[in-house]
Amino acid sequence: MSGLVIVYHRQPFEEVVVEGGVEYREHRSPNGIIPILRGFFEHVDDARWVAWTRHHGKTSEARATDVVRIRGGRCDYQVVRVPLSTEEVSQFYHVTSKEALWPVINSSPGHYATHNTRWAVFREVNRRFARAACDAAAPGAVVWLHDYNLWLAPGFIREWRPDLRIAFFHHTAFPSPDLFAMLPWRDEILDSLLACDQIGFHIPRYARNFCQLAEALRGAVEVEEVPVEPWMGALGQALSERRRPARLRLGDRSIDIDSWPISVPASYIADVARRDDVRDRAQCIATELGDGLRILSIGRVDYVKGIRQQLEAFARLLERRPELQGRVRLLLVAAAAADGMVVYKAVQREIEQLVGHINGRHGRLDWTPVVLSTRPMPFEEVVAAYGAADIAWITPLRDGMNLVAKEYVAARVDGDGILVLSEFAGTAVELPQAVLTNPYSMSRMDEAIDTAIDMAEGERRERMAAMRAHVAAHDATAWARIALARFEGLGGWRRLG
Ligand code: GDG
Repeated sequence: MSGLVIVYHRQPFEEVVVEGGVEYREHRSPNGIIPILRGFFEHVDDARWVAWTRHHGKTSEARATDVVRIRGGRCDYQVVRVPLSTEEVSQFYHVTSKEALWPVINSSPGHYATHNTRWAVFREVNRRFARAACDAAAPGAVVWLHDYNLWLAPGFIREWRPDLRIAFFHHTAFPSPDLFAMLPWRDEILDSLLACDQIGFHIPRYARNFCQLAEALRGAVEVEEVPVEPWMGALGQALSERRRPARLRLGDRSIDIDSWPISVPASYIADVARRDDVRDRAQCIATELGDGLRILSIGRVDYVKGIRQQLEAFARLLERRPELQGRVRLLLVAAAAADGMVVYKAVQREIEQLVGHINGRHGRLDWTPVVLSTRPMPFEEVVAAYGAADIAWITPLRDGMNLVAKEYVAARVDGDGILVLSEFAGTAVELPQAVLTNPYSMSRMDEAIDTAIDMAEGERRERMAAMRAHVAAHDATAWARIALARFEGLGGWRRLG
């Protein structure tokens, strides 16, 4: 039984079969959400992580959970695994989460589809995660759930274990109430979320959207509101807010509402960037991309990452500014989605076709304008690419936060480089010194890339210095520290000395 149970659908390690036996190894990539969450186990005695594991038999046999103990460094924790059949993974994750919930969360109602969804399976999987969390939690423990896939779990946990403190963190955006209302399961989701003691979002706008929804649909009352921290308070952007909700009251229950943006391990990334082998690799990438201007775009293959709009802007750039022909290259790293993500296959095809079109129309024997990589690269290679890029071009249509933008800043130990960033990424409220743009507008996209290309060295270094100072001060460790302080406020768990 543990004082802190983290519930996130993915396991914090990879299962590798070695000589007939299974070995558990750290994920090769030290970046992304998992290493940040795993870091919490350094602060807590006997913590648990609840995740799914694939069960290859029949659905009806996949009921029990199993436990793996992980020891290493300062961590000693157990992973409680909820077995899901291939069919359940598909219906819970690939279809219901990605085809129905994801488009609404990301304000893309045109992609919303429910004909394949199996809400009963989504509910049942959430119920099993909740059961596993309850079984792992000591009396009064904090259960910290992550992301919309687990929206229904808090309701079950509250019903079965009223003694537990339930916290929930959204890694995605949270949409405006009118969009959320599209979901036929909106009441069930909302009631479950309102069973939490604390609900976390990256930025104030998402918290505001949630509170408006809770007020409109359930009569919850916002009883506390505070000014937004100055470092998130820039005005005039798509996601700007001056004040943020801090507490909701619903009947006799009080719910803490929090906005604290996740971040990256900035000093670790800087150390990687300074390594000789990574600098050499950055030099090689720069040489391979040629002497001209090097633009880098990194993101998962997903329509919300705005890759089509970006490629169209790049095609316009080549038409608008013929002097750049032969002198600019776009390195587009768009890691393909896992098998089973039908919805993303079409996006990948579209990207490949557009890249082919641009290269076919503008390319020459000695110059290919777009270099596309759809295979995930080792993290060192990602950091080397950050170092080689004059411009990081990160223009999602919607993004809860966007860690790539912060990683680019953390990796620029030379103090140079320009970040062009969508106003619709949560990161934008923290990094107003980036060249901010609106990916829904062709003219704004064109202006932003022109501004970046034409920016003088002095200005780009000034902007980068400000962004680097921010990311260093508000890194993953700072994010974790805030979470730990919040949990202490909720009570119920013991922190290591
Ligand atoms: C969700 C939310 C929120 C990318 N390509 C490679 C690679 N990556 C790494 C990046 C970065 C991570 O993947 C992507 O993180 P993002 O935050 O940009 O985007 P999502 O995956 O959509 O994450 C998002 C996040 O959760 C955290 O709350 O910011 O809004 O959608 O770390 O570096 N890593 C490696 N090879 C690649 O080719 N090794």
